[in-house]
Order: sequence, then structure tokens, then C-alpha cells
Amino acid sequence: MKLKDRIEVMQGDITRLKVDAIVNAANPSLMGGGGVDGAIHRAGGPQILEECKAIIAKIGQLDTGKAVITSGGNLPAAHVIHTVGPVWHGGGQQEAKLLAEAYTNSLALASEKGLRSIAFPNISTGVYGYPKREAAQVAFRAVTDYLKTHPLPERVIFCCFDDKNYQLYQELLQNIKD
Ligand code: AR6
Repeated sequence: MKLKDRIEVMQGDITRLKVDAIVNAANPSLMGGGGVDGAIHRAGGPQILEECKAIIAKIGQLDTGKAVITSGGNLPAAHVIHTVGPVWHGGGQQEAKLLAEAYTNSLALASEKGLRSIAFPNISTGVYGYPKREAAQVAFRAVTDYLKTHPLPERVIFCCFDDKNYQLYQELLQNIKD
């Protein structure tokens, strides 16, 4: 399948999506928070937090760029992949590398679990302050590079929330060559 046909850009609430996994833009504690993290825990119910607590009991905290998986609790999505994007400090603290890792490690976990569809929010572009245009370029590059060399996940959805991100991702999708 063509790369372009494996990527979808949409605008809306990621907690409504019936996919194999949605990705959470979490923080290292995995104990919930605001933004999309708060929305996922609210909609998914206590089961997700219980699983996060068990993971944290084992690993201490989730380092920036890493990813772990829980069930989807009451969500329509079967699983939640929790990752931590970088806080924006101006660009000189490996933010681009860490943001790319958050996407790539989430995709690798999806592949490992045999998941066919995954939806990403625009990681780090809310509370963590990553400039939206730069973040979209990093996210798109990480995902397209990964898909070129891996059959799974078959389908990746960029679930944008705000108008600006939606516009940026639509432009990036239109510019895919093959
Ligand atoms: N569906 C899809 N996207 C959403 C939703 C939603 N329901 N709600 C917000 N967004 P943020 P970060 C978008 O702040 O910048 C939390 O407190 C939002 O418009 O959720 O990675 C965590 O616990 C933005 O484009 O995550 C961390 O402490 C994007 O999701 C911290 O925020 C990411 O914004 C992580 O900050």
C-alpha cells in the first residue's frame, strides 16, 4: 500500500476513536494530568490509571521519548500507548530528537503487539510548548520514515485538536510524494 494511503489526518477528540491504540501525551509520572492526558483518563475510567500505577511501580518513571502500553479501559480504543514528549526549552536540548523518539517508540510498541491502527495527538504542542509547525514536521518525518520500513501498524491517524495543527498536518499530507 502507498505511504499516503496509510496516513490519515483528522480533527477531533482522540478519545472517540475506535482504533487498536490511541497515544497519550503523558508526563513521566503516568498519573494523569491536563490536556489530552486528562481527557483520556476521564473517558477511559480508573482501569487505565491502575495499569499505569503497576507500570510505574516497576520502572519508577517513564523517561522522555519512551512508551508503554495499557488497555483502553472504557475507551472505544483497545489500547492506550503512553509516551512522554519533551518540554520545549528553545530547541537546544535535543527536543527534536526526543519528540521523534516518542513517535517512533510508540510505533515500535504497536508493531510488537501486532496492532494495525494507531492514532496520535500532537504530542508536546500543548502544555509542553513545542512550536506547532516544527513539531508537525518532526512527527510527520518520524512516522513516514517508520512506515517505509515496517508493515505494522498499517494505518496511522494524526488526530489534531486545534485548527492550526489540523492545517499544518493537511499540508504535510498533501506534500507526500508517492
Ligand atoms: N484529543 C486530541 N487532542 C487533544 C485533546 C483531545 N481530547 N485534548 C487536547 N489535545 P497536551 P503536551 C491536544 O497539553 O503538550 C498533560 O498535563 C492539544 O490541543 O495535552 O504533550 C500531561 O500530563 C495539543 O495539540 O500535551 C503532561 O503533563 C496536544 O493535544 C503535559 O500535559 C498536546 O497537548 C503534556 O503536554
